[in-house]
Amino acid sequence: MPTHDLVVVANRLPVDAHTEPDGSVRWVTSPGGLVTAMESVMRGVDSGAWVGWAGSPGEAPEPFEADGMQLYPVDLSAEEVRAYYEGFSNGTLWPLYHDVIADPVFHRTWWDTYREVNERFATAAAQVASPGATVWVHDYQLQLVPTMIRTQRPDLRIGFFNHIPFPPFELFAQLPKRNQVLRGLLGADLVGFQRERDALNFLTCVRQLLGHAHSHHDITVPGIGSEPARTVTARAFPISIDTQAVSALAEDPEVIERARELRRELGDPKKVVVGVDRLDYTKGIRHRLKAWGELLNDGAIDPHDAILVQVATPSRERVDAYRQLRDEVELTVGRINGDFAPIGRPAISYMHRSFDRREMTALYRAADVVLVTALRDGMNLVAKEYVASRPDEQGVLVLSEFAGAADELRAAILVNPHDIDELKTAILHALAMPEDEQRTAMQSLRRQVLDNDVQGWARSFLGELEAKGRPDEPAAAPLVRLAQGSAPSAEELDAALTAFASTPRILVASDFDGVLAPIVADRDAAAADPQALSALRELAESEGVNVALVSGRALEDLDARTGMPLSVVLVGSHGAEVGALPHDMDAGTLDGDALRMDEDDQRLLESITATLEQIATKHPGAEVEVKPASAVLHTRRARGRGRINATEAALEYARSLPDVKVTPGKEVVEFSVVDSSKGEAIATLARACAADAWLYLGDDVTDESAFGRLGDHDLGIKVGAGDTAATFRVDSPEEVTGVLERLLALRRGEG
Ligand code: ADQ
Repeated sequence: MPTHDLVVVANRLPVDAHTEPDGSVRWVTSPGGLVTAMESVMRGVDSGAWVGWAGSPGEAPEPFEADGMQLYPVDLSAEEVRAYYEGFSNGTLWPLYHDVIADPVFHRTWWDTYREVNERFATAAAQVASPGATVWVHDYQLQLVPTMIRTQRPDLRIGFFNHIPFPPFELFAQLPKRNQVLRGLLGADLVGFQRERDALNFLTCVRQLLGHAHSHHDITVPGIGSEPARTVTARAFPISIDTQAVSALAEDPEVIERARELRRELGDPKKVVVGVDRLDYTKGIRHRLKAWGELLNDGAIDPHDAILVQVATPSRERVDAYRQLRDEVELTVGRINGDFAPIGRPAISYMHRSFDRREMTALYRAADVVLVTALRDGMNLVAKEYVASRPDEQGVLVLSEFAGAADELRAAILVNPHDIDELKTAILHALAMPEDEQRTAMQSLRRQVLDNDVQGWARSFLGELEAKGRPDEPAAAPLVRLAQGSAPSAEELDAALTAFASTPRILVASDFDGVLAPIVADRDAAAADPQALSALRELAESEGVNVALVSGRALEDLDARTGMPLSVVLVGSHGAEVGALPHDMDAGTLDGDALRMDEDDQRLLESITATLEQIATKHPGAEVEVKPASAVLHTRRARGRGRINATEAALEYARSLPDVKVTPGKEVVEFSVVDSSKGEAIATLARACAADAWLYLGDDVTDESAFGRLGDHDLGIKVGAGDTAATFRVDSPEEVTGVLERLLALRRGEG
């Protein structure tokens, strides 16, 4: 699979499927601001990609190219759309993040799906990012993605931008799973918000709920266990529009003519007042209609002189609150028209559909007043589009102070839309504003919008992300010698084994689970292939050969499971425990201190064990395993959500232990009080037996530390699929037995 220097991750891909008359599907780029912004920055990188959902449930289309970007569709089942998108994203987060204008609804199953879908997006992004690439994640649907990507790819630079408001602490604190959401976001190096206030809300939540300190906009996120701390910056990057494109359309003679025509079609009223919104309860459409209806009722507005044009784009029509809103808005419009419309023309012209950019720009040019009365809005691009559409410097913007745009567009008539009287006064003021006053205000608004376009927004975000420097541990990028699925031929492996077998002093080392013993659901039932064990025993008896078994299991367990003679060295707990050494190995070479526990280590281990046991008690089915130098929380048998919650609790606890090496794995979290790895263990053993070359067989991530240390004459064999630093690959433990038997034969000169 090709990889990319810049990867955008957003819920939706920037394309829509259009079905042709012959039934074939064509992809058309959706002309949103984000796409335009990205196009401009993607031109500056060698290769850009976009990961997102293509918009219809079911199997995702194959990756394809559009506008110089490679698009990677992520699939969502119909059930996932319901739980992740309509549910947790738009039924829980959206209302909560917009000041609970509607009641947030929460279901635990929605959360489970949200996590699963976020994981899918993260994996898709991690797979297509080049080493050291930049990944930019967008919006509230994907808040867990930054940390999920970081776990898979610590070499990447990760940015996150929240397009909607971030709520104050008192509201955010109501969100079930609030800490997980914050921790998800803190996987990013840079978290961007629309307004300064959103960034401050986020900083407060992080301090109050996670206890992380911040200085100005920089948060210090402690590492898990002995991982180093990271700095995450959270600040405002107000989004904008493609000002140039809108200006060009607004100057187009056909668009100007269309604006005149629109006014004629509306009956040539003296004043045209316009509202353009997605049909969403956050946009304050009900408040606007109420104010307009009252102004007509009061006689303050004559319906022969002024008309309200309300364009409402269909939105999220399967979510209850949105269906109700549509009914209510349409009922109100009907009632006002019934009460006040002159014969042959409405008092409110209402359209529930989308229009193309040209028609929208013509409408803005035809509008004497635009009403943006959002009760809460991240930014609101309609306000900026209106301003960019008025090179004639005429027109009045009435703007809610609850829209992000109000921070920049100070020359608008700013209103509190909850105050219907104030809103009515603002509308009358706008309708009566003299031309010179309109010009002064519009000039000031235009300076803001012309100087700050969406391309500048994207450049400043990515510039700051870049300036934060490389992630703390570039060396942590996994070394890949064999990519997923690739492997040298069986002949090449045999040639390498032959050369290895003829080396005077060799060390043969192997992992246990997944290599000598097939993986089984019950780890207590794992058993090695007797033939493999017998080949190892015989190798250990051969002249010039040392054999070691290196496992994450406790030493005692490994010993009981393999029954190896004293000539075989056993290394347990990922290198933290070493068994008796045979006479031909030099015990002095072993770094005793690193592997031995002192009293402090022992006390620390006891306190960790006690805490993990408390966690296990609260989540029935979770278990604690105690090894000589580490304690492990196993969550595989925990019931239901306990599995995730217990892991969460363990990781939270891990942050308070800077001297402990914490290794989260699949349904296990291991806390080691002695820092060791299989890689270190192998290197030490190779020195202790003065081996000229060594062979290591392993199957999982912990074995990569050994493969990462392979020298020119050493052999690394990975068992199973996946990217690896090993030089050879076999498919299964049965093949491992074959390799060991072949090596034995070669060493005996029987090859
Ligand atoms: P939205 O809530 O979708 O976006 P907004 O910023 O107003 O809100 O953008 C709407 C866009 O849709 C505008 O470009 C507008 O012109 C267009 N549009 C609306 N109705 C239309 C119609 N009937 N036909 C054609 N086009 C129509 C979220 C946040 C915002 C934030 C943006 C960008 O809620 O606060 O400004 O993301 O970050």
